[in-house]
Amino acid sequence: MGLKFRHGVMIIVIISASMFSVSMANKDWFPAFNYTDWWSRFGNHPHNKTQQEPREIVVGGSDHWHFGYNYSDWAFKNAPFYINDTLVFKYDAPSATSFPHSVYMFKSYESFFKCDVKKAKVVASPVQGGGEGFKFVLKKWEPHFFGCGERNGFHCNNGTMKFAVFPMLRPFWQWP
Ligand SMILES: *[C@@H]1O[C@H](CO)[C@@H](O)[C@H](O)[C@H]1NC(C)=O
Ligand SMILES: *[C@@H]1O[C@H](CO)[C@@H](O)[C@H](O)[C@H]1NC(C)=O
Ligand SMILES: *[C@@H]1O[C@H](CO)[C@@H](O)[C@H](O)[C@H]1NC(C)=O
Ligand SMILES: *[C@@H]1O[C@H](CO)[C@@H](O)[C@H](O)[C@H]1NC(C)=O
Ligand SMILES: *[C@@H]1O[C@H](CO)[C@@H](O)[C@H](O)[C@H]1NC(C)=O
Ligand SMILES: [Cu+2]
Repeated sequence: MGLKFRHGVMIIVIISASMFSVSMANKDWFPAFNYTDWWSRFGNHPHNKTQQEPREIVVGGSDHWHFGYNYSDWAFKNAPFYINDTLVFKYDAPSATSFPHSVYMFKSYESFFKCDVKKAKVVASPVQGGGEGFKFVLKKWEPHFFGCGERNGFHCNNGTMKFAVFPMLRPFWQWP
């Protein structure tokens, strides 16, 4: 029973994945969205439990969230991201020595591309990135467009403080 069910699910996943790639405005922004890779990582061998646990990922790694770091590149190198993984944005509160940053989520690829912060939703204010950082759980199976909203899009546009992630589904079947 397990076998039949598992393959049925995979077929549905592959079909919806290809539908997504056709409708995607620019799939280059989603290096993580590769179910071939997903299948070869998890499908071909009995995997280990730790790989299934959601991860907590600090955006930018030790660079945290600052002006001028290439976050698209970071997202590319840290892909894939999975549903229920947590992104942690770390940035100091505005002070005499640090510029304010924030986290916005764009509603569409277009506003993300243009860094049109007026069409974005604030998810974290300049004071929310301190301490342990601001945590965002990737709960939905949809593209997420993040950017810094400061200086009317200047940080996002010229400071490369933006990236897109498309969280994938983790394998959810039980191995014998
Ligand atoms: C997806 O991953 C597979 C296996 O790692 C790789 O061969 C293939 O080129 C990748 N496809 C894309 C579109 O990146
Ligand atoms: C499971 O995978 C993790 C991360 O890839 C690795 O650190 C760990 O050693 C693996 N455990 C086993 C039992 O293979
Ligand atoms: C950031 O990195 C991406 C992917 O590696 C690259 O395509 C892009 O040109 C880089 N952007 C800048 C401003 O360097
Ligand atoms: C994500 O976490 C929620 C709450 O813990 C859980 O109900 C849900 O099934 C998880 N989703 C996936 C795809 O793992
Ligand atoms: C910021 O980026 C925009 C669009 O990429 C460009 O037109 C503008 O000249 C840049 N401004 C500065 C100060 O670099
Ligand atoms: Cu910023």
